[in-house]
Amino acid sequence: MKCLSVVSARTEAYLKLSLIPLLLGLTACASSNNDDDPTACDSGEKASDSYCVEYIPGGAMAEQVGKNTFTLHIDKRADNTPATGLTVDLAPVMHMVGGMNHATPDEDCIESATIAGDYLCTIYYVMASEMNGVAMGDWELTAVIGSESVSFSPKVMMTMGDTVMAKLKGVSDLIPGMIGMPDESRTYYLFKDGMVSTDSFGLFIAARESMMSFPAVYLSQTFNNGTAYELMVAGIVVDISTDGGATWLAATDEGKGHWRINGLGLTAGVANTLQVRLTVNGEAKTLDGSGVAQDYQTFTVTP
Ligand SMILES: [Cu+2]
Repeated sequence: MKCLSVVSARTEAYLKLSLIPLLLGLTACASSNNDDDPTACDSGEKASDSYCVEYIPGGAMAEQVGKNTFTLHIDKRADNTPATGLTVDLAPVMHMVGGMNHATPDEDCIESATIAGDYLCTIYYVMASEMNGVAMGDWELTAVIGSESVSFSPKVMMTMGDTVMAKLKGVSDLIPGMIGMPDESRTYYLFKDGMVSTDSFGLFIAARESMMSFPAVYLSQTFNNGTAYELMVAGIVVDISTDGGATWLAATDEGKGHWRINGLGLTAGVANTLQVRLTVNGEAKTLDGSGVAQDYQTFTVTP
């Protein structure tokens, strides 16, 4: 029975647990249009051939530049039951106002161990849809489910306050330029990875191979595989300073682009400044890709 077809499946589940359906009475269901058609998706869902997919934001905030988590709840259209055991990948594209397209780093979705049909997804937005009232472009977030897909249009906001993303650039570490343009420095994207505590700070690091490819950065990862720009990460150090670069502490590789440093001794409730340095195969990445530029980025963090 699918009463209240205008609300999401998730909200509907909550409502079913409450007294609201009883208060509304069974007559409220008589006019619902999806009751007899299990293949129809609710209005808050996206439909592919076989699935109804609901996008459930990870928090109260809208999508923002930096790390975002969300859940995709996937039901089978055939019988309106949760679809389990699927492989769900993300394929985000920003359609820039100027006509260019680019992707952004993501981690593919992981099936929930507790809620059937839920897939937990993580994406790291490199650009806002709009900056200071000026449109930058539109994000198209495609979830690829086997041979099918659905797309969402998240509005990605700028952030204020603590640093959520910073970039460093390769010096002799280059990628192909745009058509007709010279090679350019490989850009490394350092994202704040979750909450910071007085003790602990995490990063997710990705690197650009092309406008459409931003793989995670970790030991033995290979960028631009099989091309003249191939770079295998044979050595990598992510280190962090809390004293303006006088002393550095190495972060721990937690795998698949995640790095974490503990033992920071930050001050709670105020903005602390961290310096973050990234060295790949012996080359410290710099602010602008020149060999003489500052070879670290600065994060403002408030534990
Ligand atoms: Cu963009």
